[in-house]
Amino acid sequence: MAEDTVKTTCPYCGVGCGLILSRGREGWEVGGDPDHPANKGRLCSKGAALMDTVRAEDAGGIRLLHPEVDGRRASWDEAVAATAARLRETVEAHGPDAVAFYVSGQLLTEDYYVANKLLKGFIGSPHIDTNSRLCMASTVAGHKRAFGADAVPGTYEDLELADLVVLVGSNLAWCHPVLAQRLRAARRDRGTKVVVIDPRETATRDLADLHLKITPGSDVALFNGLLAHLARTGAVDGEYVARHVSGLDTALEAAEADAAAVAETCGVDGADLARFYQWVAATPRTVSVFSQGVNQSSRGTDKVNAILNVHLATGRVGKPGASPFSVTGQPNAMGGREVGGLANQLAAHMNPDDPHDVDRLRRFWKAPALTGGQGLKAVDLFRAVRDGRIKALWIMATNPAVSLPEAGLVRAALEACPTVIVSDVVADTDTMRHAHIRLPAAGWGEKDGTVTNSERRISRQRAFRPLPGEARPDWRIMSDVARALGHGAAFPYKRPADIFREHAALSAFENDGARAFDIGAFAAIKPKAFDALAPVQWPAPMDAARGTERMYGDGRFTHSNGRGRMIAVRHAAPMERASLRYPLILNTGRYRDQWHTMTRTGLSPRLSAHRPEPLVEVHPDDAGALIDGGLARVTSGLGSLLARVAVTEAQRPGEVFLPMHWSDTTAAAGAVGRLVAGHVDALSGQPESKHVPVRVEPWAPAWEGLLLCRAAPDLSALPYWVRQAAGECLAFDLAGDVAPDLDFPGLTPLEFTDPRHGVVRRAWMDGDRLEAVLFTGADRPQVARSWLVELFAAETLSAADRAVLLAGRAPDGSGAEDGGMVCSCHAVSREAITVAAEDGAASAEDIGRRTRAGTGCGSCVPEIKDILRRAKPAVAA
Ligand SMILES: Nc1nc2c(c(=O)[nH]1)N[C@H]1C(S)=C(S)[C@@H](COP(=O)(O)OP(=O)(O)OC[C@H]3O[C@@H](n4cnc5c(=O)[nH]c(N)nc54)[C@H](O)[C@@H]3O)O[C@H]1N2
Ligand SMILES: Nc1nc2c(c(=O)[nH]1)N[C@H]1C(S)=C(S)[C@@H](COP(=O)(O)OP(=O)(O)OC[C@H]3O[C@@H](n4cnc5c(=O)[nH]c(N)nc54)[C@H](O)[C@@H]3O)O[C@H]1N2
Ligand code: SF4
Ligand SMILES: [Mo]
Repeated sequence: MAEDTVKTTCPYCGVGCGLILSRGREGWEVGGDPDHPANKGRLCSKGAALMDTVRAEDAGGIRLLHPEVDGRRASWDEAVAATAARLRETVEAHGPDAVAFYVSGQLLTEDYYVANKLLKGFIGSPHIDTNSRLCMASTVAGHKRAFGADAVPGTYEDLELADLVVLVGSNLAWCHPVLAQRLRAARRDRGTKVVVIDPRETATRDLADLHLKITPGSDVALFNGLLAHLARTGAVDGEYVARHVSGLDTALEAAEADAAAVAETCGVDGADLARFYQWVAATPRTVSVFSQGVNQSSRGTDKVNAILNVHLATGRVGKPGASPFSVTGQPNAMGGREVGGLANQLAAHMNPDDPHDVDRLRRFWKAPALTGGQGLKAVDLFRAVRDGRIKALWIMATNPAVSLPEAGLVRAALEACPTVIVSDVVADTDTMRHAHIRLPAAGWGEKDGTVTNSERRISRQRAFRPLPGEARPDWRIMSDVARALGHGAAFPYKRPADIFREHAALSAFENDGARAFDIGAFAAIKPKAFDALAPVQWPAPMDAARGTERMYGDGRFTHSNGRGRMIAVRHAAPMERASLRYPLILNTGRYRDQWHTMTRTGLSPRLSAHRPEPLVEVHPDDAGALIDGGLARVTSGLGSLLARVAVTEAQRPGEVFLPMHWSDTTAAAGAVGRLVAGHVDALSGQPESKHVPVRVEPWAPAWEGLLLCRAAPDLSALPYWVRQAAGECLAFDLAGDVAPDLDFPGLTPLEFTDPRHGVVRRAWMDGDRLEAVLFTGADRPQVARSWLVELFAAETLSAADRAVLLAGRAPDGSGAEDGGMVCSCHAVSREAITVAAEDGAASAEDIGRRTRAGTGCGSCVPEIKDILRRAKPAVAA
């Protein structure tokens, strides 16, 4: 690894941005790759902060560096032997069906391929599923119904060629930020119209000419209404439909039945609805982008087909600037679908229910154990683990104790399961805590292989760092276990190129065009060419000179009769409704600067600053006794958690929002999955993560506090704590009823108390080195947080700093809070907002009127509220 620059791909979202790593004075630096077609040099906050997280990992204590078996450090030989032995014993005692793998769209294609081959082909169990079940399963099922294959017809450039872009259930600005940047630029340069369909006002609404703040779960009705409108106004492309599409009549009949009450069903203004329908009718170049507001629903597959119906009826599929466009979440969500990662798929787009496909794959792999038939889908898989039907479970690159619905049940299942094997890059995750065998995996920057992004583009991830400790790439770990199980001949891989070549060959094997996924062009690729592989879009069959930008543009689909299918779908409400006990509907999703369960982004102070705590966002009508900035308990039929309240008109009345990111490792009982029921879409098995009846009650603790420390003490007695990365120390927001009794062994605290205000302040020193400092009071302490954080960077505390340490103010007396830019759109500093707040500004809107802060992209509004909260007590005092 002598090179000074390495091209690779971002390990976060499905945009799949190309990166250039270059060796600078302070180590590797990350930049956007101007030659990569996905981003053309652009990056978002998470991509730009990649080296922050890598450096935090290098600082120690984060990575899993050695294998462990039953709580003891083990050599790789021991760990591989123990894994193989337990899998073999399980198969011998209970049959292959007692073994399951639960894998992830964050594996590279080569890892994913080996996982499927090992479990389905050689252990002989069909029970492999992936976190894509929680993510893309409804789209997979919808694509197959409509096109006959799970293929995304469009390409990113279509966002720039379209005249109208409809974003359905997608918070593109936060979740696919580089696509949002591309769309924003197109809108500026050529006046692209944008419609956002989302029950919340998100940062994405800032892009919109029209926002339909629909009733959650009403998308089918909305698109059925649209289809009926198109038919009524002559906007259906009769010629295209006659030649290329079946099912128009029945689909239209169903649509018309929903259309009558559409404004009411969707809870939107009739005039807005009419505007949306007219725009779509009048705009041939329309792209519909859809994501988790569509997929994560008990009607997810029908929602997908309701959208695809409109595109099929108008012939707007796979044409420049005219296509439906499912954006994938994870870096390799698409790659996982290519290798058959889902329980209802086989490798290379083959079908486990088709005996010819099963036979074909069995011959190709020389895998007599391959049985075919569908395995259990994620929610059922973990129920089977709980019921004792599955007795050995290997989890890779996913954190199901946090991210699955009914996370309480998932944890009980992991606890009860005789053999839990977990491969991960970090040592402490909620899932890892249940593992019997812990396997250290190579992470981003250390491993080599390919990922496929939302536009079917296969890109290389390349290693630029040595493997830390004894970490190994996932494909290698599995291949070693396969060998130990006696299947060495089928797993002879020496490097990722060997696996990619086999994967490509399989995609072309006896493929007469019946399988859309074909990358036969790489069936004989040499390691050197694999190393140099430039980003390429599939299909890329054997004789193709290059990849394929768009699919189905000629109206020829993958169904055996070559036609696309419109599907008759009807609106149906989500599984559960609000009730007296649980009067509000909880919607869950993402923050701009955190990735899923925060195992990596949570290490970066920069990324942690945007939203340091999970917020439960509540409409003012529902606030009742809740206080903006106070704490609340959110309870569903399955569980409860504590979060800070943000009262906001961005929500619809009756609906609240929580992020999915926090876990037991980053907060006291933080996993929102504990609240989510396991209701799934009947066709796709995808859980309804966006629609959970809850109640939200104020929780008024006796005290709130801030703790900064080098090493975390035992906080398990506290009902509320949230951890943030903060430079050289950790920061915790705390709250409780009983006075905190925190112990740093061997150190005696300096103490300041003011019983009248319930104030207790303590600092723990080791000689002249600051180890920890705690501020508590009846109100949230107002202290100069970043000044305090900086004190931990020094080995010794100066006398001046020491004198004012417990006052929480810098020696120069600078104010309660730190400076710095809050609103980057209008360059408004924290100080300016604080002054306005102390001047009597009552709300974020008020601040906006006085300072313009928060009136641009709006992503700083939560910070403005935070400042308001901190400023208020000062005014009262
Ligand atoms: N910053 C960041 N980016 C990410 C990720 C991350 O963790 N953090 N994760 C990646 C992954 S794996 C994924 S899958 C994507 C997800 O990307 P998105 O799907 O864009 O993100 P979500 O926040 O899950 O949900 C999108 C929106 O759906 C809305 N919604 C809820 N119910 C409905 C409904 O019934 N109808 C409609 N129309 N909308 C509804 C929600 O209000 C929410 O704003 O993001 C990817 N990008
Ligand atoms: N309530 C609610 N729940 C949701 C969602 C929601 O919107 N709401 N969204 C769902 C969606 S769309 C998704 S995609 C899931 C995501 O949920 P998860 O997949 O559970 O979340 P991550 O935190 O990304 O977990 C990835 C794990 O893999 C590890 N890892 C990273 N790289 C590697 C590697 O190369 N090898 C190995 N072995 N490990 C690695 C990371 O450290 C981390 O522990 O959550 C789902 N859950
Ligand atoms: S948009 Fe997605 S792929 Fe691109 S830098 Fe951001 S997180 Fe990475
Ligand atoms: Mo996802």
